[in-house]
Amino acid sequence: MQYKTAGESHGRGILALVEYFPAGLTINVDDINAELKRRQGGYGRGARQKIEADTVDFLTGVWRGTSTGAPISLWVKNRDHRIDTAPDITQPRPGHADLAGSIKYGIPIRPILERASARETAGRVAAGALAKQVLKQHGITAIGFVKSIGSFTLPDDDDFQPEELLERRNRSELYTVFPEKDAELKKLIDGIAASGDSVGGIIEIRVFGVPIGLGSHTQWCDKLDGKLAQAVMSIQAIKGVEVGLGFASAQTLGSAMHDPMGFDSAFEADHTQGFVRRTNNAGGIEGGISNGQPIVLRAAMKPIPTLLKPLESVDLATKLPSPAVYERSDVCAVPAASVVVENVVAWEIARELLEDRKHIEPGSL
Ligand code: EPS
Repeated sequence: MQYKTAGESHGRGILALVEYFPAGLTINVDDINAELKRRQGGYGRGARQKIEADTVDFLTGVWRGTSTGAPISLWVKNRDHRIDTAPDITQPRPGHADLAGSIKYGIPIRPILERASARETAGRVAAGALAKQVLKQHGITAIGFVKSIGSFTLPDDDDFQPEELLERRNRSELYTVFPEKDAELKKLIDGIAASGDSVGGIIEIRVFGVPIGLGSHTQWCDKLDGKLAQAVMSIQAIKGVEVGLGFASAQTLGSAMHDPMGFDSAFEADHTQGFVRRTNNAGGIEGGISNGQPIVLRAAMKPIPTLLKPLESVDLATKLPSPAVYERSDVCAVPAASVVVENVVAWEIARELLEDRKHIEPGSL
């Protein structure tokens, strides 16, 4: 299973082309649209989300509501599609693809920013939400939430079970698992907006129900953590990815880092299940292979580079100093990005599940 996206922020829409999706699956379009709606939400979003009402159209690959095994084309239409009349820009925004993209491709900034825009993530969410329908069949759930915004850190959430995580997150306008902190966070975002600035944050994804054996130790490019990191790092504005204890593992001794093993004898007949751990510092992946524990991954999102109070830049037409251009944008897109990371991770897990179970043979241990 593989996918690519196409489309510009103010073009006719965003497309995802999904190939090798299994045939015969009844597609729940409402579930995909619910994820697209969640991606548009979260406190701190800009005016664009009031214009758009993202839903998916299946152009190919689905017959009478069921996948056919043929390539599936997903289309999320843009209501704001003024790309051909939108003014060009000559003052690149520090932190955006504007400067490097324009120089590399030898074209103006406008088409660069149109494709680099995080609106492209509507296509990734549509593809990921489709992949979640495969995960659901296997009892696998991916839950993403906002862990912190700027320097505002939320309380410890380690003990929340999947149902509690979901219920709490679905009550929070910031997609955190502490809805009781929403008012404080909204005040923080309002203050940042008033000062013409933007803010980033940390996102956490937990995937429950992943079997032992996704990914491989045998080749660098087959390692599950490596694949997840590439997929997540490629999301707009993500500057860091960690699995399990991540960066903190560097300051932890081996005896405290690694997760001691036990065996639950109820699983005696099945050689691939029943291995239990008291801790999950590995984040569910050891040697590039899922180990049966929940997969835990965090992503660090930088603040959106489009600033109401623009930074110093250079006018590409004159080479003279000029403030960077300001175009309508978000102040805080961390909640929206948590939906993107969740669906991107879901895609990777579903792909691995469909393609890489060849080493799991009950009784072969
Ligand atoms: C986005 C749509 C965009 C931006 C944002 C994400 O809409 P517009 O440019 O028309 O306001 O709000 O894009 C960026 C943050 C960016 O840097 O390009 C969306 O639908 O997610």
